[in-house]
Amino acid sequence: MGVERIELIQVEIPYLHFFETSFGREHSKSCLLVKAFSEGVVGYGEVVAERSPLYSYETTATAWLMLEEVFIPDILAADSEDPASFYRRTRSLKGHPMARAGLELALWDLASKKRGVSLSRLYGGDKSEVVSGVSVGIQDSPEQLLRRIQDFLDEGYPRIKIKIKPDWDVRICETVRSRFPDILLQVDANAAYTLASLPLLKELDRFQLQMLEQPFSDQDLWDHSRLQREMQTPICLDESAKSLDWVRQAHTLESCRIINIKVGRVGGIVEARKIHNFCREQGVPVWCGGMLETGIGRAHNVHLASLPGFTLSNDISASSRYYAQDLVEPEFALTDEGTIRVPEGLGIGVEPREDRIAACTLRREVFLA
Ligand code: OSB
Ligand code: MG
Repeated sequence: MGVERIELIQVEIPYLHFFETSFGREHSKSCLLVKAFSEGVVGYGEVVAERSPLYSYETTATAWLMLEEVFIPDILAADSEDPASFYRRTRSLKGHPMARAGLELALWDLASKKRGVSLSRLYGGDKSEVVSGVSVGIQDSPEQLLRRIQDFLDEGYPRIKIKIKPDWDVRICETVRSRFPDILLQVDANAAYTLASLPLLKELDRFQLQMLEQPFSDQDLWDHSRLQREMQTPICLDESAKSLDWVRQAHTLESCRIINIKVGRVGGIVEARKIHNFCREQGVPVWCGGMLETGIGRAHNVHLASLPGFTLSNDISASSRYYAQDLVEPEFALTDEGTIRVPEGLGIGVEPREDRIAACTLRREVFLA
């Protein structure tokens, strides 16, 4: 019993199209994959930390260090591979949610495969497919953004999210809305504004947006509350929804009406489910955010999004929206209904392609108990 061996792999995969947010433009994905071995079974996880500490303070390098020095030694010393026990043992250690989530996800995949139950079932999911949506980055021109949105609508995506930032906000919403008056549309500021922009942000109320995601700093709840009081459009927290504690306080302060759940940002499935359960009790809708994951992280997101409280479109798109070739088989595809099917097999339910992982590996290390 217990985990006998951990493999940590840093990969880099080019995006089919650059992805630009208020933080900047990225041309490729950099992330860590975690493989946990126990009694002939392998569980896979993904660490969503990025190259630079822009979305959060974590990076691929800090995540590698924390896994190597803290989280991997913990799991290799324990005689249990149970993810809930890993959560309890490491709870008092501060921070580094993405690093610990990557390992916890590998333990969940392992647990599901060893217990013979799909991940969705293990989590209490009740959906066989989850509603998709697509997150469209900032483009070089409004015309290019319109063309890209049209392409995604033609592919069948039922909801479009566009990234905004100062000088790519009210005018771009006007442009998009006049071309597509009826689509489900939401915007994501990735913390690009301060309270000084309150009057400008209030102008977004004109565009019948599903939500405005994270206008202010990841450290803020108070200014969000101030804005939500003056705005009709529901505010959704992403970066600030760091844990159940942050979400509880956001709810009390009325800082938002919707929560984006990302398993990496909140430090794993145990915490993500606590947030999901709290929001469900309080009648707060949630949806599953994305970090442009490879098929491994995406599979984990799909299982999480199968929980009943995930009632809004998720940032879970088809593999072909991100990569020429995904790291899993079968790749994720959009159904005719604009959904992504929840894989039915054990664990993540899709097969990681070791040959493709090897082809994009930058660094690899094996840790033994
Ligand atoms: O804010 O949701 C975000 C990607 C990287 C960092 C932050 C965000 C995103 C996305 C990607 O919007 C959504 C996806 O994975 O499709
Ligand atoms: Mg976001």
